[in-house]
Amino acid sequence: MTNTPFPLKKRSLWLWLVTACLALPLHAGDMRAWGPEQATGAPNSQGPGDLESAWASLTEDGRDEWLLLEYLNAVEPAQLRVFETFNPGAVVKITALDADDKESLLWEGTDPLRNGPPAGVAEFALNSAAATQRIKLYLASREVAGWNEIDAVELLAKDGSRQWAHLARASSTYAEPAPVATTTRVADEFSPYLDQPVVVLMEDSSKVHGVLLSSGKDFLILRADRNSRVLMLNKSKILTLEIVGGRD
Ligand SMILES: [Ca+2]
Ligand SMILES: [Ca+2]
Repeated sequence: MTNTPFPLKKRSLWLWLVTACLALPLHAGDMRAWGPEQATGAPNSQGPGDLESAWASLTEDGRDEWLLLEYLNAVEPAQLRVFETFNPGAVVKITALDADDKESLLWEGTDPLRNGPPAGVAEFALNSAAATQRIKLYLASREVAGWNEIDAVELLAKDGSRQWAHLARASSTYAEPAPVATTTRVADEFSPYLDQPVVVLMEDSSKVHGVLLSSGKDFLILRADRNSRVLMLNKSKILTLEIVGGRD
């Protein structure tokens, strides 16, 4: 009798199952809070608010971001409706990707929700382009303070059809493992403040209250009092850091 731990046939079936599962739309229960998958399907976030049923990038304003959406049917795009549920207004460019990942510009400019309401549906009229089923949104996250969260993205075609995104990927996501796990603590001037409640004054005059979890090479990792989120603060932009004293 052979003792193959993983017979080829079974492995093929297993691979098929994995492939089949990856191709299926995720159900709500399988979705990670704030993962890009939260931008698939019809809107399900009652914004405005920091809601885990919308995609959020890893950092609030640490870098510019992108969100790539895939639709079931390739269509000639006419309009995109972006459901922006928290700190809207960061979309600056929209492109279509072809099968070879070549991008063509569909829209570029200022998001109609910039400096507008705290949540809304931004409607973008798109340049004509060949049929596509992949749309990429570019967000100037650094220019619009806070997490610029997107709940859903509807693609309207020239033939009048409408569809919600089926799959999504992003430049980063808050659903990634907490950065504290991957940051090596270094011994520096912040070491005496580790695990203490602190208030950090940033270069842009914003103040962050929280518990200092780690001091890495370039970033401080802090759990914010406001919403228990783990934040990465760029050390080069910190003016002061103080321990929050006991109550008077
Ligand atoms: Ca931002
Ligand atoms: Ca959603």
